[in-house]
Amino acid sequence: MDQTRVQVSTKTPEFAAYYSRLSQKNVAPLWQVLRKIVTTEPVSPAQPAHWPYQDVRPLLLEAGKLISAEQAERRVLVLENPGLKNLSSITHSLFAGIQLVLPGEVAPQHRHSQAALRFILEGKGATTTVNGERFEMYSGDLILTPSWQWHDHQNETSEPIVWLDGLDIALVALLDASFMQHSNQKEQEVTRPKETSRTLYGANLVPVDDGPVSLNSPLMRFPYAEARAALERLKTTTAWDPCHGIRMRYAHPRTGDWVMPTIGPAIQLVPKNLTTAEYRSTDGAVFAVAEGHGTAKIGSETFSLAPQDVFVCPSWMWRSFTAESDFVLFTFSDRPVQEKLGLWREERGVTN
Ligand code: 1HN
Repeated sequence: MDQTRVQVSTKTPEFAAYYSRLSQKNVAPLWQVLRKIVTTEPVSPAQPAHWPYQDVRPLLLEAGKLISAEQAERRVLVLENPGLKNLSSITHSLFAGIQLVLPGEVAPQHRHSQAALRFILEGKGATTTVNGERFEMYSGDLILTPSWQWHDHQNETSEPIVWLDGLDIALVALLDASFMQHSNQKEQEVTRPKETSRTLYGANLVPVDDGPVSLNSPLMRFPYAEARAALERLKTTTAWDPCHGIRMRYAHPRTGDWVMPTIGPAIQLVPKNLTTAEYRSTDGAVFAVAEGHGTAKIGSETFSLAPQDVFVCPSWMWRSFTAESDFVLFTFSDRPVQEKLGLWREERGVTN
């Protein structure tokens, strides 16, 4: 097809003058940008990147000495993709950060149209309150804070709590749909008994006369122990996916869909000694090591990974994992959005 395209030199005074007149009228020639704005396959500005926990943790504790959770509103170190500097983004659509709440601290109540998820990296028993329900947080747990839900965090334990935050910041910014509200009440009132959502929805049962279905899962805390036990059972009872090992997504108990409309979390187990086949998909994905050691080959980079490390695989970049021990990875991406828009694609490489 390219051969039939007429080649015209646009580097002439005539074109220059024409383009300048176009610009004054807020129009521009598509033929100058077409190949850049519609590429033959995804070309992400994001790069593969790795944040070893042993690097991030001391920096975060330093922040703990410099600023309180309340002063900062959220004491978070933003994981900036080196290809997206100063954009507060880890992929083109998503934000990731590492948050610290020290013993005795409260991160004050607010709400925003951006949805958030939290994957706990360290600590046990600190709490987050989401729309009137208080959730305890333990390492490896996933906790959801859907769009526009009031939330505040409190650490009444004697040790720090650290978690990975994932938010749909850039996606919401692209759509110019950002709203935020603060409250003059530092902590919201707890209006639902502990474990209410788990009691209602955590047993594969739902109330027969439940209200309208929301895009957000009414189950908001997914304990690590349960996910890990399921992965362990699956390891011995099901065939392993050559590209993933065992990979499961967190499910909305009423619809079976993703737990939130904009951010899709999943968890995978790469069994010891397995090297996965190359895989790529259009959703750039953030990973946190929940357990074990291994390596991730992403594009031309290879990362050596330890528990609590975070890394990112940009859209359409080949990746493969090697597990040195049973290797558990938590992950999230914008896949729910891409699926709903009919844009999501994947490609599988040859088995090693
Ligand atoms: C936020 O509200 C939290 O509530 C964490 O813990 C990270 C990053 C950007 C904007 C809001 C939280 C955030 C955030």
